[in-house]
Amino acid sequence: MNRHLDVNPEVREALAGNRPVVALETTIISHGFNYPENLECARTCEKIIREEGAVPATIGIVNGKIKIGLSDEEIVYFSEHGGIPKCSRRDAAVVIARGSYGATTVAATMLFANMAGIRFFATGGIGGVHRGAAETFDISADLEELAQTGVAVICAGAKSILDIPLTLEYLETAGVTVLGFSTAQFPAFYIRDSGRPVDYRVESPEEAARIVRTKTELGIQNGILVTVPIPEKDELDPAFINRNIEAALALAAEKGIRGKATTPFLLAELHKTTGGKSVAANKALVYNNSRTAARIAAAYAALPPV
Ligand code: PSU
Ligand code: MN
Repeated sequence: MNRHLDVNPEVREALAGNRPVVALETTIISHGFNYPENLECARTCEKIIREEGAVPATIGIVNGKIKIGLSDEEIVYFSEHGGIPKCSRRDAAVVIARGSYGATTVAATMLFANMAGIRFFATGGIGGVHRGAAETFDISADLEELAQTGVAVICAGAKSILDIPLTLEYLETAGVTVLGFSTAQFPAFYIRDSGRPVDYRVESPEEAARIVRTKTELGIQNGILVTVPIPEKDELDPAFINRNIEAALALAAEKGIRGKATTPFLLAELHKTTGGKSVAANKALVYNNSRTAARIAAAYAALPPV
């Protein structure tokens, strides 16, 4: 392992003993929710992963060290400091060389999880091809990371703040397998069905785990996406959320919001305009993904040795 990685002892022992470990990101803490929901969400994800018999590893950069498995004090610090910059692959070397803090995106969390030997990562939604990308070129680095880094990302698909058909095209080009967990349709975060199919439907954690292992045995080194729809009881009304998304996109355009500020701006705007409904749905789906990720990681650890 490289000298910039600091893996906490519990995670290190679990990995050495081939026990299940699930990574979590810190951008969702610093930029996805406000305080104190962000702290509640971060702690609850860890608790759910533990309840399923896996070890959580929340990843972030602390004083220039890549921490694999933040302490509770560090999670509190990230929760209280919304100003910690979003750190993606391109930011990593700068943030580390300068000894700063970084809230890792899906891309950077995958990169660091892979360095530490963690194969499973739970989050809310991935970044993707933004609407209007033909003019803005705004395509999340998360997609490029999935194209090259061998971590399974368990998520609720992608939000319709993005262009979902183009995001799926991009994933296809990049050779990223897209699985639907008990669904044949790609989920759209707050709603269960984006109207687009996934490549393959899987029915159980064991089946997903077997696919991840087979991919590894074949030497296919890129990522894999396991998409899990938000639970039915937590799903938002599609017309309601889409109306709010359209309004948020229009406001972002009017204000000239660009680059890495775009996703946090849209999320914060939705949190306001939906009167908290988007936050409740967001929490519910992250918890559901954490549980599913832990079950897949546990099924993977239980596979018979080859
Ligand atoms: N999607 C969400 N919530 C989030 C993010 C995505 O529903 O907080 C975060 C993730 O960390 C993701 C990042 O990696 O936003 C994508 O940012 P961008 O679009 O700038 O690549
Ligand atoms: Mn972007």
